[in-house]
Amino acid sequence: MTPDWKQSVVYQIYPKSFCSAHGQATGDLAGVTARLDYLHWLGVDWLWLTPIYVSPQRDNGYDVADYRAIDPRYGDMADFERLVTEAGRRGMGVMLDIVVNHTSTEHAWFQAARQSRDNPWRDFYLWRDAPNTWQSKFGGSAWEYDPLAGQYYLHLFDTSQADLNWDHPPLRQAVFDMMRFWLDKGVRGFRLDVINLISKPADFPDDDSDGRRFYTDGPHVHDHLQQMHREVFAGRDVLTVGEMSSTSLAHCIRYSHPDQHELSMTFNFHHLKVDYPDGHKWVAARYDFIALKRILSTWQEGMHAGGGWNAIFWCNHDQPRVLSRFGDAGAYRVQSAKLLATALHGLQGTPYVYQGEEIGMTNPDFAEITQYRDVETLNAHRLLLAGGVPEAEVMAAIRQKSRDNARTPMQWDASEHAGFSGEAPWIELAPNWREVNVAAQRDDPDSVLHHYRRLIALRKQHPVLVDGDYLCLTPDHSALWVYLRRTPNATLVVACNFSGETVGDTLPSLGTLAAAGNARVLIANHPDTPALGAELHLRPWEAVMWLA
Ligand code: TEU
Repeated sequence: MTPDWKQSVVYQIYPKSFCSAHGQATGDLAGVTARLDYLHWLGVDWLWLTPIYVSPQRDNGYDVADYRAIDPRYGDMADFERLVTEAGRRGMGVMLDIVVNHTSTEHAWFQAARQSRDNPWRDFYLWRDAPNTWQSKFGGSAWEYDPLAGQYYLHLFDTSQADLNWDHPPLRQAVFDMMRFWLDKGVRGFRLDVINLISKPADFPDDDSDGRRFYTDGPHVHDHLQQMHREVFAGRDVLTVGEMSSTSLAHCIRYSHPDQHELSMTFNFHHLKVDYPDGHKWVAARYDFIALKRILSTWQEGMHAGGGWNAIFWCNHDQPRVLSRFGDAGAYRVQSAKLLATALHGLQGTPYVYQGEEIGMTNPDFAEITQYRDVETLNAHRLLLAGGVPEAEVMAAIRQKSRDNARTPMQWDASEHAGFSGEAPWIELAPNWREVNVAAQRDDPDSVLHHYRRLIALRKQHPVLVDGDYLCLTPDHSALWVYLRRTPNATLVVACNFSGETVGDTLPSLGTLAAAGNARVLIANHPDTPALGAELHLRPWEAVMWLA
């Protein structure tokens, strides 16, 4: 029996930039509650909130200082409980972001641990007398010396984010207790932050010569997730998704196969590194379209064959806006936004819509480093300049790749602060907010917003979208991505032209499908869509879904 969450769509909310009900510069929980009717109208089933816990905000909440308390900037526990209740009344479940690879160094656990080597909390973290070669994902060594503790502590991310020791059973119990605390408040899902990094090899081996990081999908990660499943999820209706940094297809099948009793599904990021020349993020570059199709196809085929389940997404709070990255944010903004949505929502898996993606929001193209707020971006700026990279090249890379591209305030309407807040937001708006906003599209059936709404509804209407296999018909084409989704009773054809030119191709299998005579257009981004046939001609950024 297919679980009904396999027909669901998740909407990701970055509360700091979503809506400020009380008018202040950052978003709040009351602002999310105020927009629930819009989200219900859109048709999404789950709301993933990025961290709202007490935090010094060095990494916008991914540096947690108290897992059981709402950060006052977002409101209080009553606001949260009201949000859960009101979302539930509208048939939407709340999914919390659980950040348990690390805590903030301001967490009480860390402050106790650093007092002495025999402190009961010492083993909640990972300490060494000397660093190894591990590098932080935010630049520099992954080890920071703490004078009070008299040792180095591990931080795979910012120095203010100390890695937890998952080999220590009391730590695991503290995490499981915390997760049950939130489930008891009505939370119905968890997004688990970099959860495949939690198991570090006891001997902390140096990264090997080709950069293999031994803590990625580490030695006990599956044991820990199976224990988490037994002690937290089992017997409850909980949707779980793991954020898997640099993982493998084989591990993702294990993480998400129902017989493994670990997680419901996994995010992987390989398709979002096709504009990283030689794997380097901080270089401005065009993306490799063939590689994009190859990677997505490999994961579609592999997870379908292996019985795993993909979280399918183009962007989130860490990634540039997909329209600026893989589409055309200029002349074909609307067309290409609809195309990207169609290409993704035709795939197998659970689609994630990141706030603003549904209205075609774009990168803000901030030219000055003073406009950026993200710790990863600011570290990169400092380290690249220190390494001698010309500022113009550094800023070109930051404009294209910074996580702040996705963190500009949600554009609700054309008023002064885009309906987001009553004062200047914590980060500037993207310059096109007067044209690109919810109010301008809410009643326009030809808008990007209505296209997303129709795609979200399709997943509940057509089993082939949930259960169908995947076959790419144009793996090597420089502009076309045409793929099939098939069940014994139906075939879905998804055809997308990822270019600004009219493109054609001869695909005999489409002719065979057309000859059966019952093919019809499910959704398209042109009103006058051609009939299905072997001779495919698509206009610039044209996308079509046929059902045969
Ligand atoms: O992200 C993990 C991670 O590696 C991201 O930093 C992202 O992949 C990278 O920036 C792309 O270059 C999670 C959270 O989503 C992110 O916001 C946090 O900063 C990070 O973990 C640490 O908690």
